[in-house]
Amino acid sequence: MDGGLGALRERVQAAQRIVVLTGAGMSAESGIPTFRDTLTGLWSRFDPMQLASEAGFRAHPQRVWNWYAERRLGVRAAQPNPGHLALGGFAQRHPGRLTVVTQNVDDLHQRAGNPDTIRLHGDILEDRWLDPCPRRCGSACDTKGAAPGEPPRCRDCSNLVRPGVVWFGEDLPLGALSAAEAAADRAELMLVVGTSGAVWPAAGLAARARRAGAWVAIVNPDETEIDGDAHQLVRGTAARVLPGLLSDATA
Ligand code: BV8
Repeated sequence: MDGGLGALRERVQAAQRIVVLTGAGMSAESGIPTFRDTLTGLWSRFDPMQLASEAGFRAHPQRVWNWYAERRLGVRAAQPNPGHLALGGFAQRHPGRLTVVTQNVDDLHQRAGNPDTIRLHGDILEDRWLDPCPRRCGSACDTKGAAPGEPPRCRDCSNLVRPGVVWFGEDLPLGALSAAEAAADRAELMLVVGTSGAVWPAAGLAARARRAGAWVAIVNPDETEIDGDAHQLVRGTAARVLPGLLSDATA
């Protein structure tokens, strides 16, 4: 596999339709723990099905709510790293040429200059109701009116507030998934940054882009479950590789 950054830089400069698929590793250098890195990975300390699933939340609402509350504090304290800023800077300098599709639930891409990031797994900073409201109070049933608690709940019907993320076993937002698939189908170049390729259907986007004719390059210090879908493996981190890859050609 060609790890050649120079050749990849030339592809970036030539491509008019670039898609960047990111995962938790994209935010690692911003201090947000990844899911599967054994040392710091959240999954190494918690059982994902206990925490990131509706059944887990219904069984242990306070435990799951507090896990998200802890993660929300980390996201709010985090800053975009040079990798996020390189993506945001490129998108600002070259409008319409680069689309970010993320599995991450933080807002670092948006804060770094990619406001139209496609979010496959939702937004950890958003609240929403766990069940449809029996009173069908629509938008008037805003979670902001919920009684404080761990988790907050509706004062009238005890409906629980949950984080606005996609849990395991839940469908991805249809609009986000179809937008991501459409971007993969028309991409000339896909960069896959900071994902183990373990979670589906996001993991299938690299193979989809390759089938559609894109050059696929994976940026990751370690091997991933989808390395076989790539033409090129760049062994490095997001914050170290992306700035050089995405800067404009030297005059
Ligand atoms: C669904 C929100 C329909 C919550 C998350 C097909 C085959 C097998 C299984 C399935 C399948 N289709 C569906 C499934 C089931 C399941 C799934 O994929 N299970 C896996 C675990 C086997 N998928 C689903 O349930 C999805 N729903 O398909 O609906 C359906 C319904 C019912 C039954 C079947 C289908 C919903 C998935 C969404 C789950 N929600 N997040 C929350 O965050 O709390 S997923 C969660 O994992 C995060 O979003 C995270 O992004 C994501 C993926 O992990 P990664 O981002 O890759 O992070 P990870 O730690 O794994 O890897 C980090 C990588 O970064 C590593 O490679 C590391 O080397 C690298 N790295 C580290 N530092 C750096 C770095 N890289 C660069 N720079 C660095 N500095």
